[in-house]
Amino acid sequence: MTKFHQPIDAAEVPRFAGLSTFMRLPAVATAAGLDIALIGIPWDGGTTNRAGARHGPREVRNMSSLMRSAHHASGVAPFEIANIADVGDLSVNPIDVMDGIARIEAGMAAIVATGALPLAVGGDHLTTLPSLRAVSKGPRGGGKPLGMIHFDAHSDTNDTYFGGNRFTHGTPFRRAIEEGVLDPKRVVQIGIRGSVYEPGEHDWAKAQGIRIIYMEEFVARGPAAVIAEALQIVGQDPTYITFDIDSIDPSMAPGTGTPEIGGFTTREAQQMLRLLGPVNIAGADVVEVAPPFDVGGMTALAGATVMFELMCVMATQVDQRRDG
Ligand SMILES: [Mn+2]
Repeated sequence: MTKFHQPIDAAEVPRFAGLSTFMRLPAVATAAGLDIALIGIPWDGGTTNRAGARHGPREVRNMSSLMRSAHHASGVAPFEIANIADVGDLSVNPIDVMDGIARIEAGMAAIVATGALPLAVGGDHLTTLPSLRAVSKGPRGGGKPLGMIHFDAHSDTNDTYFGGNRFTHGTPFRRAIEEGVLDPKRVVQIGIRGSVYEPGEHDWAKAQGIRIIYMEEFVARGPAAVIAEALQIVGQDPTYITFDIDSIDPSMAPGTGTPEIGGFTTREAQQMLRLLGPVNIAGADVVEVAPPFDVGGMTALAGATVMFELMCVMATQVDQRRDG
């Protein structure tokens, strides 16, 4: 018998039965005592076009019932080496952007204060801004700017939308840099592509020192070389991993608000995520799964599997720190 939370045994209760939680783990009221807290952030108040990511956590919970207890390639059994549970959804406000951000930051701060590593499912990409604030100010961030490995079709470093609105899912990383919760010289964006608002749209990000690896460069160099460079960029200081599901090609992840063709295959995404072991991961999220645009749950399945891959890497780090 292990001392950690365990998923419902699929040989006892079939995967389609029981209450829906992330990875079929227990739902708990607090992150206290957890190594990794699985969190839903059902909020898309920053969405500028096709809304629906507010429904992401519920559908990712549903499709996460397909995940089993061990990783077939690495052999990692996350629930044997780390205490992991579903801490539920953060409190949100669907009709007030600034209050929504404040609630997410407060909820995330309470979780990271326990020492648990957050692994969240959005929600749109604006949810990552309050998460970065909370993680950088929390015990692992030490009040210093974080590094970030960012998988996305979009840089999300625009300035304003709709007459000066500064808080949308197209602006979170410019705000995070301005606020000093992200160190742009330790930020790498992978998979960026698609039409832009203007030719120089990414000039500000590049001028800050962000390394943008466009999709064309990823295709030319491949997952291993790109992640090797990413590891160099973020180094050994605390780093946040953010995975926008629209980084994956819409043929494999259509359920998202801002799809861009020519994206990662799900297999390429898995290849990259499995190489993140050397990163000092302070928190992670999977965002922009929008079930109203999904087909047969395939995008929610991709999101749940990305979450499982990240969870296996994070659990291994927890185990290594415990031993070390
Ligand atoms: Mn994004």
